[in-house]
Amino acid sequence: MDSFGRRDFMKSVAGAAALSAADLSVASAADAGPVFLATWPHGKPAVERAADAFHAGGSLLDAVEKGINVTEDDPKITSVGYGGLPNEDGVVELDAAIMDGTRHRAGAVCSLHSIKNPISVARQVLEKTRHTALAGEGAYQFALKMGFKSFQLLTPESLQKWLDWKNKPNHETYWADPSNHDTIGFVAVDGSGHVVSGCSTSGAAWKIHGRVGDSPLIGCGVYADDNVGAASATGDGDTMTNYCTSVSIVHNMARGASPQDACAELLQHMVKTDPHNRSLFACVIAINNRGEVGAASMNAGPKFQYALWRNGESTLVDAPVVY
Ligand code: SD4
Repeated sequence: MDSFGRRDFMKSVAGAAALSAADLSVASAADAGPVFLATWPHGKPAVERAADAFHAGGSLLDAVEKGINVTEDDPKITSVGYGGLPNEDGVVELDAAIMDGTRHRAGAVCSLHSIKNPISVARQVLEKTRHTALAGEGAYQFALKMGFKSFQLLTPESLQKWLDWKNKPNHETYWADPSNHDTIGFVAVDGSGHVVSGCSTSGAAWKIHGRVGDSPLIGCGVYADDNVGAASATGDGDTMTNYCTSVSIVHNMARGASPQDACAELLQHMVKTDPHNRSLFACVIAINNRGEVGAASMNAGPKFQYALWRNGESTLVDAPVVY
């Protein structure tokens, strides 16, 4: 056997071993029914709400939407929905997307103002239109037509934070508060191989009016394909967008990587491509269609935790730190 052939043979032996190990854990995951995964500790009430919605007879899309609504409605979370920090003009502009892995179809809204639940508007784009994404004023007018009510998204606290930033001499612009990273990314499987991905954020604090981050871009903030699995991302969207993070992770899984390895490989690829990315803040989560999960983080403060709901219980899990 020449060296190329031997390498291939070794790879296929290793692949077969990995497959049988995966098959075993898959069998138990499939038996366990649905699995819900969301970024950050605030994802815990979100995955719990999603599980309730699913067990009450909702679809997996309903479950992910309802789960993300919990985070959007919470004014204490300063990077999602109501209470999210505004752009540099003091206006809260929200981004969200949801993707159905069966139909391979997504709905998204970008720079949506004055509407509390952008993920629900994104869902309406998915269900009621032939479009994938609506932006700005058009997204707002669409939301009103769909029955959503205009809502003041600034809270006294977020207004005060914006005033403090605005009044600070020589304040930084575009990305002044790297600690503001509470975006919710969400992935789920129904126990029978159907996956959904969702993401909702107010984006970078003090961003330029009209800036669109990675969260509402299909393949970046969300990606779902029932043939493989689903992924979602949070972090510095201005850079992460350039790596199409979620679709890259799903493609890594399609090539045989576990969700865990698929997430780590994506972050390693980002650093390999540009060593400056080593100081980037980025967190990713993934699930395959068999219910195996993974996550990875770079520079996520002390740690990146994600919420996992499985077998009737939700827990917070520390994600492996890649850099
Ligand atoms: C963005 N990725 O708009 C979002 C922000 C984020 O954690 O996820 N922060 O760039």
